[in-house]
Amino acid sequence: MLEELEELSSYGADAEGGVTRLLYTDPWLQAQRVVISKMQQLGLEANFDAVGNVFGTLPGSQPETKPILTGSHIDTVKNGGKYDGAFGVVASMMALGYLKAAYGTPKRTLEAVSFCEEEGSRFPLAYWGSGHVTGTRSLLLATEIADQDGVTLLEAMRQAGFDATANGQPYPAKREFIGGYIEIHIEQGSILTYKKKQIGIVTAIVGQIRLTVQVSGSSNHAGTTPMRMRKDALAGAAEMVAITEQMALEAGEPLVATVGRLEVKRGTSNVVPGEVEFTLDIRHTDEPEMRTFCVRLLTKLEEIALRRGLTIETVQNLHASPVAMQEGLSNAIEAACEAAGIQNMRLPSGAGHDAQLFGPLCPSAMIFVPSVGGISHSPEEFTEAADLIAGFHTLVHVLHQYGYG
Ligand code: HGY
Ligand code: MN
Ligand code: MN
Ligand code: MN
Repeated sequence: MLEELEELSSYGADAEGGVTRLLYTDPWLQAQRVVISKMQQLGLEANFDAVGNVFGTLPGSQPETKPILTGSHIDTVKNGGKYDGAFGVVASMMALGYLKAAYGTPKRTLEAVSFCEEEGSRFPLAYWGSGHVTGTRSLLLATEIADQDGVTLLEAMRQAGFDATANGQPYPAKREFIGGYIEIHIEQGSILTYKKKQIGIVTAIVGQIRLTVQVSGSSNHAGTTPMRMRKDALAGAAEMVAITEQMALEAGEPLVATVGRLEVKRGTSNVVPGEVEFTLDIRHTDEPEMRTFCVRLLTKLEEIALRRGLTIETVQNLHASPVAMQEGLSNAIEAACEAAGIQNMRLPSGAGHDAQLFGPLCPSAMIFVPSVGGISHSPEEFTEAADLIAGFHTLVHVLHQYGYG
């Protein structure tokens, strides 16, 4: 498993020692192709679906029983780590390979899946892959959203060889007939380390609202425009970023709000900035609290713009509600840990995951393994081999119980 993880991280390895594997780019396509060939070597029936997800199937003897899916995502953030998503993809396919070799045909079909995209790191939309399978992403969206070079998701998808149809018919994306979804993933936080536990059993996944904010003022000469006569979009945006942090601090945990990207359009040192775009990522475990904070914050940003003679326009790119993981599957994970003497605990996830989209559809659960220093979305991301292996064995145990029991 460790070798496969290392190999996968070479696809998209960037100059800063991280991994950048953005949806439908060459490193992404090469990595998905490697996943397919590994799955085939493990004896799974593997192929792409119509938008670029990869499924590796271990057919069961009772096709009338609903299959269990297990997997994660293959895309990464820019300059990310080698474990976020990829560990779940590798562990899932190797778990099915191990079960096939050790126990033969399961009763229930088991499917390992490598979702094409979860991060929303190239396009202002997350969960394109799992959203397709759970029927929560329309193809219309693919024509409407574009990356920072203006390439639409649909164009990028087609350039990578996917057209979201099967034999010319709009691909019947949504799958209703799923018995359960299990995702193993790095914690991306430091609770497990702090509590000295090797496995985390996720209780709920945080809700997320992601927006893009356009701030417009008027660009002007930096030398001849008196300070009081400026409509400086960057100074305004800077005040908005500061108020975002201040309001989030005042709201207190578990609310978090982040401005991850800020761009001065046509920025030049001797021009008063006229156009600025920045992103907002707001999260909370409670839906009403998340919505209320979002409304309060946007109202505040409007006030700042008004006072400064600026205008702002916000576009909501993502609204993912908080989702509880299923008790039955979670208890099975806990029992597997107890049987193996693995120290474990229940905890919420502050990161979003594909399991968030399966939660409303079918019994879903997540297994976490510790992130050293709680670091993720960074080349410093690291998990000890012993913890990866403990997670893997726990996943195998639960899949064996549901697949062969
Ligand atoms: O942003 C997240 O929470 C996840 O890593 N996509
Ligand atoms: Mn992830
Ligand atoms: Mn991530
Ligand atoms: Mn995930």
